[in-house]
Amino acid sequence: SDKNPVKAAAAKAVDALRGDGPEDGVPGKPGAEPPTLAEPTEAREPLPPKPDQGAPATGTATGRPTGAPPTARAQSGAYLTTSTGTRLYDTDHSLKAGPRGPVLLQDHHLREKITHFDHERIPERVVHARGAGAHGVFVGYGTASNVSRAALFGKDVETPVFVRFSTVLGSRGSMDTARDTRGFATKFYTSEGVWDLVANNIPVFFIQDGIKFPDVIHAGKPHPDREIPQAQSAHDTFWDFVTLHTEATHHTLWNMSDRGIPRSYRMMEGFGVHTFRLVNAEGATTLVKFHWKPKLGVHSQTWEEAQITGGVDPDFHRRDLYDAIESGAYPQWELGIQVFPDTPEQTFEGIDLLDPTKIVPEELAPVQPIGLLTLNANPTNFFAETEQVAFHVGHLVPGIDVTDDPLLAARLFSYVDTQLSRLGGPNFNQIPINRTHAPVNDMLRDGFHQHAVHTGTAPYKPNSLDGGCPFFAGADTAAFVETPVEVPAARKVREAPASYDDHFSQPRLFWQSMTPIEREHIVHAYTFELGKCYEQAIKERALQTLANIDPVLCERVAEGLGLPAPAPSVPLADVTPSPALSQVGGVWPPDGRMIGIVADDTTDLDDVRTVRRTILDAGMVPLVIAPSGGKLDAGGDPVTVQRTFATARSVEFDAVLVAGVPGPGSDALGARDAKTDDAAPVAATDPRVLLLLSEAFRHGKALGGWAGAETVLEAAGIPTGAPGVVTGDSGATVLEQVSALLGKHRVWDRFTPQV
Ligand code: HDE
Repeated sequence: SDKNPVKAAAAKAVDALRGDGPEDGVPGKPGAEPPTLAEPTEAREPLPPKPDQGAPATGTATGRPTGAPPTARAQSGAYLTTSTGTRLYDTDHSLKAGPRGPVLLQDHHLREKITHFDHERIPERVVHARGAGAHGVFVGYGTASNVSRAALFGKDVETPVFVRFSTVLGSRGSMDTARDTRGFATKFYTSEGVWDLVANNIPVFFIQDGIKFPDVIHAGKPHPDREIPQAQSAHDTFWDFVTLHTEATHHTLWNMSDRGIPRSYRMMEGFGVHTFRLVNAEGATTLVKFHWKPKLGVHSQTWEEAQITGGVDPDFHRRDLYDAIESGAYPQWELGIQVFPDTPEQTFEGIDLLDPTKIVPEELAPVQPIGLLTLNANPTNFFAETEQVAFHVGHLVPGIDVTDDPLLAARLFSYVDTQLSRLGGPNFNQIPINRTHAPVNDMLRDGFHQHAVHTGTAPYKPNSLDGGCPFFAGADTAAFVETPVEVPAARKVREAPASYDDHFSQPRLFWQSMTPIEREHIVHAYTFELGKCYEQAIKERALQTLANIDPVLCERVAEGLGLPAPAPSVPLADVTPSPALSQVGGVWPPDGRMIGIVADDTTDLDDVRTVRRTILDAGMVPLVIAPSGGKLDAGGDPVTVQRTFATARSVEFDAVLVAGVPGPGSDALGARDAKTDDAAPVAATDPRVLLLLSEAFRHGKALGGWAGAETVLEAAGIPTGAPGVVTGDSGATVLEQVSALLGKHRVWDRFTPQV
């Protein structure tokens, strides 16, 4: 046992406690010497608390420095202690009556350790359980100050934020790339209190009234008998609900479009969904819809990519967000508003602003930028921050108010209620990540997990004992005053307005706004999802809803299902397409894009070095893929390998390059082993590389190769001269063209859509 250093240290500590010899006995025994315990190291100060605490310093996937100062990766402090600070000398052995004897109940450390472990889990969110978060800052442009008095919109006002992105249906451990809606919830720690903008990446919702939320979620979640399928909408209960309940058609169509499978959280829009009411300093009101616009554009995976990613990297979006922030490619979004006059009808161009299944096309009401969000720090601890953050649509600040959207009403109730069971009591706003940065002077007292030590004896109002403190603020001293809107005289009813009956005109508007390739993806998505349903009646009802969107959509899906296409059961609306809804078109910055570089022992490494450097300088991420790990070329200036043929899969890369092979007699070869002189690239025969390249080609990704790399591309079945396949003499020229292709996200010309 004295060969085991941990045991040896423990034995030494026990000896020290016992004194010099067996006769001296244990401390407390009459005549025993006081124990002498050697100080193994100096105790260190604990880490500083947030917000000063930097993100944990790690290398990026590329080995690029993060810029963050090194931070301790383990517990700080020299000694392990109990939760009450008593130092421990052993945590590997229970206290026993002799080495082979029974464990003693008096072992407090054992009981504390196991008890705490037993209670480590809290309930996951009933929806949006799977998520990833990041810290950042929001800077106002000052452009919204005429419509809202909220301090955070002021010019150059900086507000710290925490953002949590999520999927809706899956459990905490489910894959990131499921076809689903994404949450995009932002907590603004403003000087006037917390404002939560709890948004989604889809601007409409399945239901028009919150009372139906449990229904739509029960239908979407796994079946209650076998609890399958996980994180999927491709099953009978989901399609049963959305086809019986046709107000869900619009949201479902967005889910079946490329919006349902984002490439990255960094490349998603966000929408407040409901119409909100802004109030300015004079008390004038405006109706608005909030939009987040990503600086990198809105991009998606292809369906096959999403499925492969779900297997090879279920944490794809979480990892992407973390890595981008660590490598300094800070994601950014502009917050924008569509502005509508606050009229008694609450409609705009005939669109009911209180109906959360409707959008207002940007061509009718442009999105006006009001501030910039930058995410620049990863959480220090997932549980403490991302898991315990508690958003609430009712966390509002003066200048931002709600409307009578009946979906919003249920949310205003639900978000506190759910935290009571999720976070175990009413004091969740005292958890560090939820704490406001504004002074708190409430009269809420006691309850589970109360952290505040409230002073005073009069937590009630009115009081005279505290001289009446605290006092009320007024509208002029930043009180939140509900807007005194007129409520029309009415009967109590369980009814919706007639305008809520239009379930198909806006889905048709969306379909008509898509480019052919986007339409083809939608056809494939419906065909796949409905193909996974067993009930014939559900498929037939789904085809009816599709016929009411567009006959071509219906016919193509019907063909895939092997069923007849029904005729529309409603008149097809005459709509004007909204090009802003399409994701295809436009050129976007390639920041943070991942470029794989296939290389092996035959590769000219000088070119690889130049290409890597150019990629890094352009703010993208180069990953060298080689037959095995470690370094390529032991001599001189070796190139580090980030992925091996075994660990690289196409879904990780936005573009793949095949590095050149120097010809016989090349200078680059001179420095290396002559045996590589006439060797064919290993990559040309390795099936994993050929799969990597053929998948990347199939998914419309830019491909490049230079100086002999054509052999490898050809071996992968990639036709020379195909769109987006760039070959040339040097890495630099090839990379230039590949970067230009990346600005469009995919090589769209490679597809020939049939819709
Ligand atoms: Fe939510 N929603 N929701 N929701 N929602 C929750 O709150 C709810 C809706 C959204 O990252 C829950 O803390 C009802 C629309 C996001 O922590 C819960 C209704 C939109 C998140 C809840 C809706 C959202 C949630 C679960 C219909 C987009 C994740 C855990 C009336 C505008 C927040 C929690 C995070 C989370 C209720 C509809 C967005 C149960 C009753 C519409 C982004 O309170």
